[in-house]
Amino acid sequence: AIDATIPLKSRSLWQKHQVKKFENADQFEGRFIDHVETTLARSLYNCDDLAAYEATSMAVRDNLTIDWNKTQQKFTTRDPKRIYYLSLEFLMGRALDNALINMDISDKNETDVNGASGKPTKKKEGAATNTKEMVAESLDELGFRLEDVIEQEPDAALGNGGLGRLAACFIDSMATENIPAWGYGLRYEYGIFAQKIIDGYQVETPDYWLNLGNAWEIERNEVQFPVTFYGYVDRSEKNTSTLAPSQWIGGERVLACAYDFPVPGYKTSNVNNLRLWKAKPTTEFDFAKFNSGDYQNSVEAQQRAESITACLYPNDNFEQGKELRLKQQYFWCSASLHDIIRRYKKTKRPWREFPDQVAIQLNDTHPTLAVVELQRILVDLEKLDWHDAWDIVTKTFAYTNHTVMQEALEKWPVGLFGHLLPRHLEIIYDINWFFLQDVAKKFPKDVDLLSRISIIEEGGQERQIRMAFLAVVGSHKVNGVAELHSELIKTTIFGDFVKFFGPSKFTNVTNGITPRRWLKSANPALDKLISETLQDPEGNYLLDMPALTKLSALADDKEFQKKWYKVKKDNKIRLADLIKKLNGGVDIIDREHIDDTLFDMQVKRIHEYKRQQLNIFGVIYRYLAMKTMIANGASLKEVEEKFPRKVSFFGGKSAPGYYMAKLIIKLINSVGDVINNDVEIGNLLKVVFIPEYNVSKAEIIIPASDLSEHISTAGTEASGTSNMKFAMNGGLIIGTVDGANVEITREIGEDNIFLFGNLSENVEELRYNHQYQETPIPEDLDKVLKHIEEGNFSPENPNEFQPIVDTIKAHGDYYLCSDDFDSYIATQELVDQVFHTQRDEWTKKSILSVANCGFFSSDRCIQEYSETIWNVEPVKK
Ligand code: F58
Repeated sequence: AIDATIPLKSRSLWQKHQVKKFENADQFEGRFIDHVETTLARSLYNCDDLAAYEATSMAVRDNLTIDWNKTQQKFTTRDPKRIYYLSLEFLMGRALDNALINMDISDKNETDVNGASGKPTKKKEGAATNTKEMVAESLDELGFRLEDVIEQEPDAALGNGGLGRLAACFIDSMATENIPAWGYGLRYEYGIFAQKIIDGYQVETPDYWLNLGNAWEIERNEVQFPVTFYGYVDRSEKNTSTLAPSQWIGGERVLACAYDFPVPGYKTSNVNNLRLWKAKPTTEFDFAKFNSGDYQNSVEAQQRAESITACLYPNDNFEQGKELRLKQQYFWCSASLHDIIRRYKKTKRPWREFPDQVAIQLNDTHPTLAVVELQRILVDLEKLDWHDAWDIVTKTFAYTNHTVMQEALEKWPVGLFGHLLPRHLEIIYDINWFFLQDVAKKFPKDVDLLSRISIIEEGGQERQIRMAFLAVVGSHKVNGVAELHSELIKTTIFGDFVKFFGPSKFTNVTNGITPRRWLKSANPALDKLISETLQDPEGNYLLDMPALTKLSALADDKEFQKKWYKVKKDNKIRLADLIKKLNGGVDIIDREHIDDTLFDMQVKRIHEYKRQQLNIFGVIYRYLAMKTMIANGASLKEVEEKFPRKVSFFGGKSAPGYYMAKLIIKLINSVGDVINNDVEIGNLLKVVFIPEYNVSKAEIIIPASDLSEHISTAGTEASGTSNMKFAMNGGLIIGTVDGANVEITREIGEDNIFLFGNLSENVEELRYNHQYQETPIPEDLDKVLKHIEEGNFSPENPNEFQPIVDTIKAHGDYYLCSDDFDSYIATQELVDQVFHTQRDEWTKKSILSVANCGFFSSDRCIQEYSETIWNVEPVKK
């Protein structure tokens, strides 16, 4: 990295030409045209929507960059404790709208400080009151529509689901809360695959999101670190202990090159940084190969470096254990740590103060290698004593767990690991050795404990490193992501650790979501109604979400309910428009009856534990019951009385190699084909699978929901965050007593949520019963399963869905669909009843959901992390 300062005598010239932000429409327009004509080398004769998007983004980015620089300079001068959020996934979505909302220059825009009166005067009649409106008006004058311009931006989809989106919300809240924080991740060339639905099947296509360039990133060619893999540890005679400084003679070397993304906070000039690493070949050159005339191969070997950051692994709640994945992890941890240490060293503080200045949060176990890498740097390179080093390490790191499911817990075979990172394996063995000694000292009589608690798992085909255990041992705090989950990890996967470390090491921070994106940006109509109602035209409530409780007073107010309902209806129409577009212009949704049609949604990754299969079984049950009524001579009107109008929306991706999840997608689509084409039932029931569910689609889908489904088997969904998004947009929830549903219920009140199903404390017993007795299938579910088995949804391949039926009937129904089916159906009936016969009650519940969901702002999460885990404070001015 460079360290060049300009001599004092030259500085006035720099100051004279100091770059300025655009602060009004005129200046924005100037910047826009500059970028079109110079950066893009285009003109008014060939400026399309895409060029307009690029020019707008670059103009906005210029402003952010100026604030980014100031923020970083401020941090350098003030030298506060910093927090580094390490996440292998950042599911950011689009940046432009968010940036326009967050960088508020409305004061300067609205007013024209006029020298004579000194009083602010309106620039022109009806002038914009915020940056977004201002830019919208400017674009209009320049010949574009902001909505179309925004649509040009591809999603930055560098994540799978909840975990990656959580990181994105946190990074927004850290900027908003003025926390000196950086995110560190990987700049994947390909984000999560794009999902096509062909013949009802999921087909994956690559997401080459950087195809048209990326206006938001700053390539920092001056920030590069070499990262080494493979090789061996040099153990000379005088250095026989693995605890003493050792020399790792690496084999392959690649360069980590930094790309920075500005992260603006809301109503603050604070702009934080998200630094993503790209792997590049080194400029080193293999003389041996070259001399032997093998030039081509030596170049090809170099090019392979780039494959490290080529692709995001597309699994959700499943760990695969591929070498390239481990390479990604080390590449990222090593580069990030060296960058953090370089910054720390500039302060010239001694090593022991490191944990006072640096907090590193591990988003799941994926960055756990950072623990080992810091220990290696301190012992091998900085020559600290092992124990002094370990003390620094454990005070620096904290770890967030996101799952208790065995198949999602990361483990690495020691063979593979030691081949790639021989010195790190030694260090892990030594960490484990000291740890087990302490355990043995404390519990000398518990003989099984050591093998249970060991970081190295023995007994299988090959020894494995348990990354979650390593993360617990290497951190000073471990948190779960919702109360129930944080309690569960203490009694299940980390039970022994609670015994050893005591309970205070384990804590809870319930997840949250950023209300800027998930309310203001996704649901402008609701935002407008709320700001009007709270008499908060500046949108300050978005920084203080508990202020929404004031809406409770209006929950029964008929006039307010009407306005509230209008917002929902318009959002439902907006979604219907999207579905029509996706469907090649054919309308599936009956717009005439949209008021009376319940929009029921389940959008999230497809996974057996999330139980999209339970949902579709419920749909089939409903359909069959409607058909029976008709067969018995009932009129459509009578059917509607019993089964009011409903559209069941599904959306979500399956991991490409997850057979059962893919089959569930196919089943949903096949059921949709049958139901949507059945003229007998008219438009009373529709099933829509929305392909390519992603952040920007979620922003349209979520505000349109009447009801959403969060129906995981109790004890499996650590938190869930879409439940919060739906509640914040006035959608009601049908859900199990799982994850954050529990706290949502507490906040919004149990009258305002539809809970059903078995509780987590009963799951183990129920599963046990299924294993040793034949699974009893409730009568109504049995009808559904038989209908599937008869091939009614797959006439050309009658057995197609047998594996789904078999998981329940033959393989022990691990996710307990049979146990929860009847209560699910009964609860759906209650939903129908309230929606169709007590609409005012429904709207009241919807208002109360929004009024009481303030707790789920990710700003609150960041405050909790800051106070209880990181010990960092906001740096305001
Ligand atoms: C999710 N985990 C949890 N993991 O399932 C969800 O309940 C929670 O709300 C969310 O984290 C945020 O805390 C999750 O999304 C992954 O996608 C991993 C990706 C890498 C492989 C292992 C799963």
